[in-house]
Amino acid sequence: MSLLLVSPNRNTKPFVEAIHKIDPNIDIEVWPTVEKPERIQFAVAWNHPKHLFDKFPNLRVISSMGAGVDHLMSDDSIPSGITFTRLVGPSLSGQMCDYVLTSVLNIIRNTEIYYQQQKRGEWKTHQPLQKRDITVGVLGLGALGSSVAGRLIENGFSVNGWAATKKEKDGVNTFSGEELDDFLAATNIVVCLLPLTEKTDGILDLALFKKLKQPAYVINAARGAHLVDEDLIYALDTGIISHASLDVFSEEPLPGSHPFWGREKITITPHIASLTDPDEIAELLVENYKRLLSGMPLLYEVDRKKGY
Ligand code: NDP
Ligand code: OXD
Repeated sequence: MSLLLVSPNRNTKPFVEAIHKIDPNIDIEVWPTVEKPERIQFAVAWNHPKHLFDKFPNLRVISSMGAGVDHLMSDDSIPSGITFTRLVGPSLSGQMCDYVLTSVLNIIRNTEIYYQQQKRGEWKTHQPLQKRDITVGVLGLGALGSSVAGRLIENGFSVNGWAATKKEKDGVNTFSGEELDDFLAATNIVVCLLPLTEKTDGILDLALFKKLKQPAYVINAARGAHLVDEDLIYALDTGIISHASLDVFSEEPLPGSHPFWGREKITITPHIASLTDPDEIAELLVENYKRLLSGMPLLYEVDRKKGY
């Protein structure tokens, strides 16, 4: 049995080295030069070409090379009997907490406004937003959203959280399913950490923005397709939303001609909120690979019916 790595736009060498540091005996094949496709039972993939997995008759498990699995879910050529898993290491959620906390602090401290003023050589003060006057609402209380909510609480913020099912989390005011409007009415800074599914596609639209408490802000660190781009532009231009911090985009890299570039009320980062660390994910991969070999339950299995 061997393990297949597929990542068209990433250098896979650090991943191969990290896996071999843990267990030099694992046979690894790196797409596209696969010598023995019939030996592949476990694949690790990120943005693979559709139909790629048709070529592996004994494939049993595909692990995402990250936390998101939308790139696997959107490939309907993958037989339903193949199990999907994902990789959520501790540094992934730690980095996401840092990203969201930084974005929230930048919003309340007017950091973006001061960057713009510096470019113009302008000295002008603005009152910061007080923590007591605003509430941060996290959409999605999973592996990442739940840690982010906890980190915000530790830093003195009032935090709301919304998930499909009711959650209990110390200090967090939680909402579920049908309670979305109540969550929004009590939220100023909405942070999207939902998985991308049929139900959440386009959730960050004008109707949602209008239901937020004023002043309202958006942070999207989940997937670009959660956001309706033109609705955000309208909401920024009309003052419904005061600022947006975006790490993910419907098309990545964000095309040079996209209207988001150059807008003072949008902070853009190139999908770096949380980057996978090869050493950390190699440990999880090797663990799951060995679990498959010995017939043990896999870690971080995805519910293919729910889509996450
Ligand atoms: P999880 O699958 O662990 O958590 C998903 C959460 O969303 C759960 O709480 C779930 O509720 C909730 N949810 C799902 N569907 C709905 C719905 N229809 N209505 C309400 N709640 C819903 O996801 P992760 O925390 O691992 O990842 C979150 C996002 O972050 C993903 O989009 C991922 O792709 C992205 N990501 C971005 C990175 C970056 O660098 N920008 C890095 C890593 C991940 P319940 O628990 O009740 O099922
Ligand atoms: C992930 C990501 O899903 O990097 O891990 O976005």
